[in-house]
Amino acid sequence: MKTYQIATIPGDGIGKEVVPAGRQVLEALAAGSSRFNFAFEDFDWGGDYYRRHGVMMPADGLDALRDKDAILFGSAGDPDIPDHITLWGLRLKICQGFDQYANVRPTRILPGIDGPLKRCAPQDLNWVIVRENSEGEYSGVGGRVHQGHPIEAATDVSMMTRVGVERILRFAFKLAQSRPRKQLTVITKSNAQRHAMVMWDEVAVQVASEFPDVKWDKELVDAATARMVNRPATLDTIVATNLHADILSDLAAALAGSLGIAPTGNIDPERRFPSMFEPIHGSAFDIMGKGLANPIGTFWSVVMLLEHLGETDAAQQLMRAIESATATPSLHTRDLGGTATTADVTQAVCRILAAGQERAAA
Ligand code: NAD
Ligand code: K
Ligand code: MN
Repeated sequence: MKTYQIATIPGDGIGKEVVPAGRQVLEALAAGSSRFNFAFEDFDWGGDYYRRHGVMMPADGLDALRDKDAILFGSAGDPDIPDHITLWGLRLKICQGFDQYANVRPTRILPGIDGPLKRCAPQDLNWVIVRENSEGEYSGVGGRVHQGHPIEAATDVSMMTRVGVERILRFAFKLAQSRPRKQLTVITKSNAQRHAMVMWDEVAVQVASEFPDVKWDKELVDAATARMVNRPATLDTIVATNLHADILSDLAAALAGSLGIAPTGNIDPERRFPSMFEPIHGSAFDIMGKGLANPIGTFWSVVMLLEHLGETDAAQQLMRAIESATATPSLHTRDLGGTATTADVTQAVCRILAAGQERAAA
């Protein structure tokens, strides 16, 4: 029996509610498996840690995670601490420290969920957004001079390297190639951002030549938002820069019904370091501590974690359990127009998993 070492980092806000829920479904899967088990280690990093220690995570924090098979993450963001401190001090430290350069964000309309695109059949919205996750607009290059004075100037430099652009585009073409439609849309803004984005476009043409079987096109990011709403079925795999994909994927989640159901994996495709899985949402200050958080985004992230570990059967089992939960209106949380709590959905998904395992054993 294989024991996977999993780090859990709930972080802040509803991260503290959805990550324990994610751990419960992993435990339910392990209970029914003769193949694998999980050894969890929980890390209390985040806003409370910051109040005690002045940092979001310890200086040697990455070393504590280095040998894990995967990381399950909640959210970084505290009502009383500036967002740039919480984000850069925890989540970006891990993503960039472990060079998790590919951020993969699937979007589908799950059974039973009514997105705002009522005209759109569920099978017409089935996307994966690949977000460059190591540089670009979030490279941290920039600064402020004459701070607080009328002549103050500030920059956030979007730094793109040829190596960084090439590896994310190659990852996206490969992912597109593995999906039934073999189709990729490369998002750009090279009309206005005339240096780095022009290089991005050039590299796209070069990498595309390695994938003659992938149909690909280019779209400016602003036009892409309209296309997502008006012609969702024309999109399949999408690749965009760090900032553009961050924005497009919140839109994608909302079109599929709720920010609360959207998953992501921060992947090191070369597997030098552990990859990290998390719902795409943040701390949700408006609902934290009330049991209202939808845990489906975390459960779907757990599906991605299991796929990453090569536990395909368990991943499929959990995805089916998620779909049967979303198909049941009484299991919808408030963001989906229902009254179910985080605990209701978690218990239901664990029950569905257990029932499936009993059937398989019978
Ligand atoms: P948010 O994702 O926390 O919330 C946006 C809206 O979506 C809120 O109305 C919230 O109630 C709702 N929502 C989000 N997740 C939900 C869920 N699981 N179930 C039901 N409703 C849900 O975004 P925000 O309000 O812009 O940010 C709040 C804090 O989180 C900020 O500090 C921000 O920096 C941080 N944040 C962190 C991450 C991360 O760690 N990856 C991502 C986004 C935002
Ligand atoms: K998150
Ligand atoms: Mn985001």
